Amino acid sequence: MTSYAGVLETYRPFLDIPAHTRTVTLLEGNTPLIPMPKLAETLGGGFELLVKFEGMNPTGSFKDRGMTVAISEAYGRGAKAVICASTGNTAASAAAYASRAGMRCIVIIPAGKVATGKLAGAVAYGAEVIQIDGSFDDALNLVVAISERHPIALVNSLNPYRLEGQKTAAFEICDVLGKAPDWLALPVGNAGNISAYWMGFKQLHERIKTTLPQVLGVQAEGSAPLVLGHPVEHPETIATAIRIGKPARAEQALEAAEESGGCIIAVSDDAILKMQKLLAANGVWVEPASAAGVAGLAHELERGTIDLKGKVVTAVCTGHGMKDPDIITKDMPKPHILPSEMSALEDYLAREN
Ligand code: AN7
Repeated sequence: MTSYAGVLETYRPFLDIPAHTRTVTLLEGNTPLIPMPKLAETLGGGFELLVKFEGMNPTGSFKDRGMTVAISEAYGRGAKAVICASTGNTAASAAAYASRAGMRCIVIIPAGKVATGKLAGAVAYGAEVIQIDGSFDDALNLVVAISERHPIALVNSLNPYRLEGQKTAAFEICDVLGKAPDWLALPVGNAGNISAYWMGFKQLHERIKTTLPQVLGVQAEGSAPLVLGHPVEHPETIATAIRIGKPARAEQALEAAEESGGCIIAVSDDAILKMQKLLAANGVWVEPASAAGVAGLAHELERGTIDLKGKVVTAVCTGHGMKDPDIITKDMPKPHILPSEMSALEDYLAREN
C-alpha cells in the first residue's frame, strides 16, 4: 500500500497546473464524509444527508486543499513571498504552507473581525499579520494591487491554482459515493469554493460521465451580495468567515447555481447559530459559517421550495468549530463548581437526574 500523499499528488492528472509546480503538502484532503441520519430526520427525513467535514484538514479548514496547490506553484517558480487578504482561514492556511516552503507570508485582515483560532493559527505558523481598519473587500483590493506591483504571489482564490486544489473535494465525494450527490449545499463568501466544486463535478462528468449535483450556495442575510444582485458595502454577520460584500468569483458562483439547476440563497444569523448547535448535537462541531450550508437546506425544506425525497444530499462544513471558540464560550452555562469529593459528586448526580 502506498501511503496517502495529499490532494496534489493524489489527483495530479486531473489538475491544470504548470510543470514547474513542486509539491508542498501537509497531507490535506481525504476528509470524512459523515452520515447524519439523525439530523436528516430532524429536518423532515426521507433523504440521505452526509457532511463533508472539511474542518478535519491540517489547519482546520477547506482552504488547505487550494493552498497546497497555490503554494506549490509559487514555490516551484521560485517565489520568495506570498500575500493574501483573509477573514481568517485563508490566512492560517497560507501561513502554514508558506512556512513549510520557507517563504515569507503576509496576511491582511479586517480589524476585530477574525475569530481567535484563525488569528492564533496565522501567528503560530509565522505569518506577518497586518490588520486594516476596513473590510475583507478593502483588504482584497489592497493585496491585488500590491501583487501587481511587487514580486509577491497572491494566494487568494483569484489565484487559479487555489481552485484547482479545492475542486479535489468534489472528486473525493464522487469517489466515496461512486456517483455525484443529488444536491450539494455549501456556504458562499468570496465564492471560490462553490466555483471550484462545480469545476470538479463538471470535469468528472465530462471525463467519466458521473451525474451532476444541483448546487445550493448559502450566504448570510447581512452579507448576501449574490442574492441581492449587487455588492454590499458594509456586510455584517456573526459568521465572520463569510462577511464578504463583493465576492471575487461572483459570476462563476451564479453560473454554478444556474447551470446546476440550484440556487444561491441567504439565511439569518439565528438560523446559522441554530444549525451550528444542531450539528454539534450530532457530534460535528463546526464554525458558524460552516453551518450555513445545512441551514440553507433547512430553510428550503421549511419553505417547501426543495424536494429531497429519496435524494442523496451532501453538505460541506468548511471549517472546524475550534476556530471560533468565543461564539460558544460567551454565553455558555458556567461549569458547576464542586468540592473534590465523591459524596459531592454523588449528591450532584442525584440532583440533576
Ligand atoms: C469556514 O479565509 O474568505 O466562498 O479569507 O472560512 O470560497 O470564500 C474564508 C471563506 C466558507 C467561504 N466557510 O468560502 C478567508 C475566506 C469558511 C470560510 C467560506 C470561508 P469562499
